[in-house]
Amino acid sequence: MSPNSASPVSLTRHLLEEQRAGRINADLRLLIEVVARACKSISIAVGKGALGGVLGDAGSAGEASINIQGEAQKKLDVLSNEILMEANAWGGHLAGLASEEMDHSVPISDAQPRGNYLLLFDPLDGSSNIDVNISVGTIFSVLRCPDGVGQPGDEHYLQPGTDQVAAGYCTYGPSTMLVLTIGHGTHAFTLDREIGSFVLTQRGMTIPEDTKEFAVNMSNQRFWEAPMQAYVGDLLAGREGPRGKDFNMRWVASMVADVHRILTRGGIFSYPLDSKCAAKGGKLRLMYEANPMAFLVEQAGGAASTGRQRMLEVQPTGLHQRVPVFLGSRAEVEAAVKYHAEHDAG
Ligand code: AHM
Ligand code: MG
Repeated sequence: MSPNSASPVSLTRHLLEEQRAGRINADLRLLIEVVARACKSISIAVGKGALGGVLGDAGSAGEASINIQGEAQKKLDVLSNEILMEANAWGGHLAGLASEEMDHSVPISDAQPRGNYLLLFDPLDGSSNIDVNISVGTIFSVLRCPDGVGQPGDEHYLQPGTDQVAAGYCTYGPSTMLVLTIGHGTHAFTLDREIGSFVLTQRGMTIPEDTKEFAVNMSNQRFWEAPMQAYVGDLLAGREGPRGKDFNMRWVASMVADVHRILTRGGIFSYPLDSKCAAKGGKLRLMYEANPMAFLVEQAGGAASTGRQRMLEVQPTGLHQRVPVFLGSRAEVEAAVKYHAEHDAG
């Protein structure tokens, strides 16, 4: 009996339909299934909160553990990284993995079957929010391993975002949602906790072109570059200012939660260059934060930029490279880019 078209569409069925339509191959489909399964495990760990003994900083003997980014790791950062690593190491679809929490990428060992894809992830983004029970999430990006490369090194991951074959995030909020693109629209799946599977709840997410909502950490205002000062100054001027409308502001400090809101109802998310992070190139990481989000946002009709260049066209120079980020409603991202262009043109 063929399933009723009105019956819930699981992630598995959706991916199989994409495969039958020739938009994805079996390896990539199974790789996404493995990532989704790992996200379910992370969701369970996050959901236990204090009862699971997983809150607080990682480390031992009073010494916080510090990752490659120089940031203190939370227990759940480490646990989420382990879950994703363990789930993906033996799947047979990957040639290697790279994570925000690891200095270097890891090739799949000779003892395991090896596939043709590279997986990059931020296992638990926004983890400063864990201890206060605010939404956090996993972000991931999938690239092809270059032909003829058996043991990929960091340099093989340095592909522009346009080369991504899949990207997504899982948000661990009031409900757990997986938002995914394979380059044919952006689709949202909600975890049905009773049956343990992701169910398609929004096909073809579309970001409204215009918005009256912006997301930025305003406490950094005095550290921003001149064009960002001018741009946000005009947003704040509201109806009486040059933009001619009043804007609302939201900042969760959890990129997954902020981007999910923007994918759902529009807005612009920005983490611009500021004098505190200028030497590093920005705050957010290109390869496993900005690029997957940019892919999802573009596939939903939005735009993503560094302020000076389309995000997906940035040629990466390092696995943990940082970039300024502007993404969301197309017209608003274009407005922010215009402030930068006019400033740079003098
Ligand atoms: P993380 O990967 O260490 O969690 O940092 C990334 C997070 C983003 O989720 C969020 O947008 C940003 O950092 C918040 O930064 P700030 O605390 O400066 O507002
Ligand atoms: Mg992060």
